[in-house]
This record gives sequence, C-alpha cells and structure tokens, in this order.
Amino acid sequence: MRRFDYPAPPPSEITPEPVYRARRQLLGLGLASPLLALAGCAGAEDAAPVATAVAATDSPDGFRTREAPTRWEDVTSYNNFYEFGTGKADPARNAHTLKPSPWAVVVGGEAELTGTFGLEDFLRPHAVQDRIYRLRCVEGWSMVVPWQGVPLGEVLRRFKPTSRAKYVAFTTLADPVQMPGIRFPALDWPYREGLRLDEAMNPLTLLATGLYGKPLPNQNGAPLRLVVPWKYGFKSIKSIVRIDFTERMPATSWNLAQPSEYGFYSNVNPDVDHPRWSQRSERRIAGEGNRVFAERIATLPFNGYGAQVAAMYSGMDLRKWF
Ligand SMILES: Nc1nc2c(c(=O)[nH]1)N[C@H]1C(S)=C(S)[C@@H](COP(=O)(O)O)O[C@H]1N2
Ligand SMILES: [Mo]
Repeated sequence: MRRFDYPAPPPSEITPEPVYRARRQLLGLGLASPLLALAGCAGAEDAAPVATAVAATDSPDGFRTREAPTRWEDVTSYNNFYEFGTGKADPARNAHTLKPSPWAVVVGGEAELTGTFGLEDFLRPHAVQDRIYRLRCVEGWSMVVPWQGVPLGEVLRRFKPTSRAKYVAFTTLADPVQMPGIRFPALDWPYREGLRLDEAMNPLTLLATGLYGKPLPNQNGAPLRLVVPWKYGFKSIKSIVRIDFTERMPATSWNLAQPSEYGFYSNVNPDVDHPRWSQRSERRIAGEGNRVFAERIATLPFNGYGAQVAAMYSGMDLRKWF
C-alpha cells in the first residue's frame, strides 16, 4: 500500500479564494496580506454553527433543494480530483488533458449481463433528470449543485444483478498520460469507491453526466460521475470506467489510505467527529446574489436527506459503521 500523504487539511486551511476575498472585504482589509486574513479568520471557521432550515426547503423526494445554487464559477474551480493534483484549483487548471470522449464503461461481477459498453449504450434508454443536491465534503465545506443525470438504480437494474450481489464497486480511470496527479502517491490508484446495493439503488443516487445544463466539466468528473448526496463528497467518485457487482464489501481508496478517518459508509453525521476536526458544521459556498460568499451552517444528519435514506441504516450503530 502506498503512503498516505496528508489528504485533508483542517477546515481553517482550506478557505477558498472567493471566500477569503469576501471576508477581507467585510473586515475592511485589502488583498495585500492574505496570510494575515487567514490567521485572523481561523477563529471564525471554528465558531459555533448558526441554525439552519435547509431541509425544510427540499422537495419531498429530496430531488431538488430550493437553496441557492453555488455559482458555476465556484462549482467548476474549487474541486477535489486528486488525479489532477491535491490543490483545490489544480483540477480546473490541469484537467484539460482528460479525454471524456470516446468513453467506455466495464460492467463486471455478480450480474447476468456484463461486458464493455460505450457510454452512449450504457446510458441510452434512460431519460436524463434534473437534480439539485447539497454536496458536503468531509473537509467541512459544502455546495449546492444543479446536476443532470440518470438514477444509478435504473441503470444497474438493466444488468440484472444476481442474488449474490450485495455491493457495487466503482473505479475511476487511472491513466498517467491524461492524469498528471497519479504520478504522486497521494492515494492508492485507481480511485475506488463502493456502495451497498440498496444504497446504489436508492432513487437519490445519481450517475451525473452534466451540471448547470452543460456536459460535466472535466474537473467535475467527466463524462460520468456518481453523486451520493447523503454521504461525504469523496463517495461521489468521478470519471468512472468500471462498475462491479460484488458479494463482499469492496475496498475504497480513502479507507485504504486512512481507515481510522474514512469508513466505508461515510454517511454525513454531525455526531461523529473526524479524528482531526469536528463535523458539526460546514462552510456553505453560497450562490450568486449572496453578499457573503460563505456562511457557516449546522451540518445535518445524512446531510439533510434523512427522510429519504435513514431507514436503510435502522438498527446499525452509525458510530461504529462511520
Ligand atoms: N476520482 C476521484 N473522484 C473524486 C475525488 C478524487 O480525488 N478522485 N474527490 C472526491 C471528493 S473528496 C469530493 S469532495 C468530490 C468533489 O466533487 P466536485 O469537485 O465536483 O465538487 O469528488 C470526489 N470524487
Ligand atoms: Mo471531499
């Protein structure tokens, strides 16, 4: 296994550019000494969360929150996609080398129908749907993103999983020619993630192909990525090339890297702290028209999607199965 390389800086170190600009403006500071501003804001990052009423504004199925979407500029320039570097600005700068077309997806494992499918064939029978989801990163920031995509469950059913299929494993492309970041052992490549079969089949789970009505930008995981809105962002694996139905719980990249910090389930849970920081609150990277770019809000159990997903975990100790 490769060495773990400091994957998730504490929230106080990950203030994005627009946020710190806005803060500096509020503080009446110029832009000349960013270090001073960050140091001065560290306390604010840790401040007690303010109450939030976000869940009440969701549609009953959870498909569309009415919270203000995060600006396109922020959704596409403040990213985690370690195959293109570990900095938040790296994917937008480096991901032009990814070639999202043509693209093939391999389906394998415990299913009646397996094989290699061109992306068009893989998705063709399914109508693209609009979703607006909160996405919360384990690092303590969150966004609201208008996605387009196909419910994963609809796609998976076509491959007729066998009775032995209990989990679904996903794999990202790992091509050193297209992805400069995989020369560095930040994670054990290829990036891998997994869901239990019922989680994969949940109507909220989306195979996204676009955002803001445009094809997925490379830095957001073109041409095909998962969005699992009640789990920490790292479960939402990008640029998928392989899907396997498995009997056993599959290995996942973040769990391999640091098992004490990243569990298989990774449901958003304000009651289970990350070993290095609290998960009680998050910085919401806000939408256009908001005068403040990021506000600190309380993190909700299951990221506010408890009504749709909590029943899947009844009887499970979610402190043990974090
Ligand atoms: N292949 C791959 N998928 C990935 C990641 C990654 O580094 N590589 N980062 C994850 C993390 S930590 C987050 S928070 C989300 C970020 O998605 P976004 O950049 O579209 O907001 O992607 C997830 N999917
Ligand atoms: Mo993340």
